[in-house]
Amino acid sequence: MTDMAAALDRLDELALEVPSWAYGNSGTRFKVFGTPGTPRTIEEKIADAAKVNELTGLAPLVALHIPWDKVDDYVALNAYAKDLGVGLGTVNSNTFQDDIYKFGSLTHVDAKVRRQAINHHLECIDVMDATGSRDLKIWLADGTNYPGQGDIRGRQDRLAESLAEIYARLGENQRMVLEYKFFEPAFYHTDVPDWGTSYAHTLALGEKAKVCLDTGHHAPGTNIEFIVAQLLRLGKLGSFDFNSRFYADDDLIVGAADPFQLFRIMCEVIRGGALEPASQVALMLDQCHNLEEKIPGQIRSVLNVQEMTARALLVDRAALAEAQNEGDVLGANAILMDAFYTDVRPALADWRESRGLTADPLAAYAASGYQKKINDERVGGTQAGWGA
Ligand code: LRH
Ligand code: MN
Ligand code: MN
Repeated sequence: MTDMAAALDRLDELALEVPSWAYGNSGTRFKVFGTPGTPRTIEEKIADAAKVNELTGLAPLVALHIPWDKVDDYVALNAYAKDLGVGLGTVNSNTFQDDIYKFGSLTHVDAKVRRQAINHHLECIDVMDATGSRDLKIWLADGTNYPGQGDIRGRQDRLAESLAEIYARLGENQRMVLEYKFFEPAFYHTDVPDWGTSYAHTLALGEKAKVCLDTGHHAPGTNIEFIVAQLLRLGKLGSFDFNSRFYADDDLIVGAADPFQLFRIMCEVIRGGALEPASQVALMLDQCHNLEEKIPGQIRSVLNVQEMTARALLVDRAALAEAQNEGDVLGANAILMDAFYTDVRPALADWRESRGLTADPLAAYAASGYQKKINDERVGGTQAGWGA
């Protein structure tokens, strides 16, 4: 087994990005339950995200979703975030909530609709210019519900054209990540359903375009770590949207449904060099907290990623390679499982204390009085929500 201390030293490289929308109220199509203390503004969402980072040391960036997080002055928003010890990360575009996009956005048959959707993305890049964000994340709700409803091929051609115009506007140090999803809200076909389609488009666009892998966007049983390995091998993995799912795109706490899958993904992340900051793979969460409290939910999430990363760092790579080369099936599997079954929690508590952090972030949050403070303060106004 790899030395625990050496593994934990490498954990310092782990930097996660949390989504602003995780702090707002969200729900299913049946009901959105409100929770006390829910942020009313993006500033309040950032303050909550900063609390998560302060207690865990793991989440230095907050991703924005435009127009949910629209403000007049993004330079000032960035300065506000910096003052709280966090930065603004990926800018997510949104062409899925306006009536005009009923039959598509970047793929739409009507050039006027495509123009509006392209312009929205250009405005997102303006936001990135102001915040210093590196990545524009594009996820499209485009697709059809019935065979024959649309010309699948023509939609791909229009998508390629629209993306090319957006790509051309990217600055030297900016990138575009194209997120795929095999269903929902369209149910017959989506225009970017899988990593292959995202790869084909980003390859045609160039070096600044990469694939975004949302762990909840695959058919049940998909071997996600294989996709991670392949995209890293091809130099095309731009970012993750981490979450977990039991059935569909559940957006539950990462590592909650299947910690072993998260471990396997982190094994490939490490194997592919993507834990190193130079790799420029953004490790983002994309989650919603419908029932549980949002700040503890985010703390739990980042701790889950840290825990499975620590276990993945414990894999004895040299011994594993040897077993693999010798055709030692059970031996190789045992080496991986030994790391997975190691309880790293006491060592992680020590890791935190040695870095001036609290040993138990969830207990520290409960004792901090922060929740009571925001419950008392954040009354009136409109509580921010998924889509607010
Ligand atoms: C789509 C998605 C995409 C959106 C987010 C709110 O299902 O994963 O990343 O931006 O949810
Ligand atoms: Mn996503
Ligand atoms: Mn999703």
